[in-house]
Amino acid sequence: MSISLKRAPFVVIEGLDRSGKTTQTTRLYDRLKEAGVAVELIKFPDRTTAIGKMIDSYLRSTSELDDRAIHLLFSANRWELASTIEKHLNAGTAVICDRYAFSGIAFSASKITPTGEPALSFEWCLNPEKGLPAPDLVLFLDITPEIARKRGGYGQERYEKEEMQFRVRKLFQRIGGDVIAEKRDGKVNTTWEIVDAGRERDIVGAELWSLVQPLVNGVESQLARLWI
Ligand code: 2DT
Repeated sequence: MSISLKRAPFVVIEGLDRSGKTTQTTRLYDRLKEAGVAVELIKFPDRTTAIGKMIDSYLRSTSELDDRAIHLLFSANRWELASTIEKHLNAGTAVICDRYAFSGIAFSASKITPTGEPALSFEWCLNPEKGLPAPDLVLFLDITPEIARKRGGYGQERYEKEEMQFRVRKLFQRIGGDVIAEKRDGKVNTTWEIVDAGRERDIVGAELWSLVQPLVNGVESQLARLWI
């Protein structure tokens, strides 16, 4: 007889601005709680830590930082919570995470120089994320720039500009394509699901639930690390 040692699932929600990501993350969290699942909600950037406060002031444009410095701060903000995530999962508490390393890469690699060249290479942006706890499932909430515009456009923070969001979407598509291929080749243990978030809120919520539900009783595999 084999003994199955299960741990709790790690689910990340990624998405473009105006995709309803924060609303859907909260709903998913509430739904898991209602179903009696032990679950923690984490959000990146976590603006409450010392590093998070530097990120917050950069995003609100009250401070300036070199592109590489802010990239590493976003990454460090995840590393400072990495062991907490791992502890939760091994203790049987599911973790739902609003943004993660994929946002880190997509946003930084979207920055361009005045002549339109990438300011930072994709590989440079990916490097500091190597070794972070790998999610079991990434739910990528995708919307077109047209729908984002219909939903009232973007807010006031630094990256909330249409041309930046357009490049971010392309990079998320590249990252998602890579993760899907790596999973197929057995190199990563992360499932990447693209969810059309341009639809009605309840329909999107129902689809997210149907993707998460199979994991709620725990996963057999050991927690993997990203890209190592
Ligand atoms: P919110 O609007 O979700 O608070 O995000 N970002 C986020 C990065 O550039 N790098 C990262 O590693 C993360 C997690 C995305 C605030 C903005 O910060 C961007 C939008």
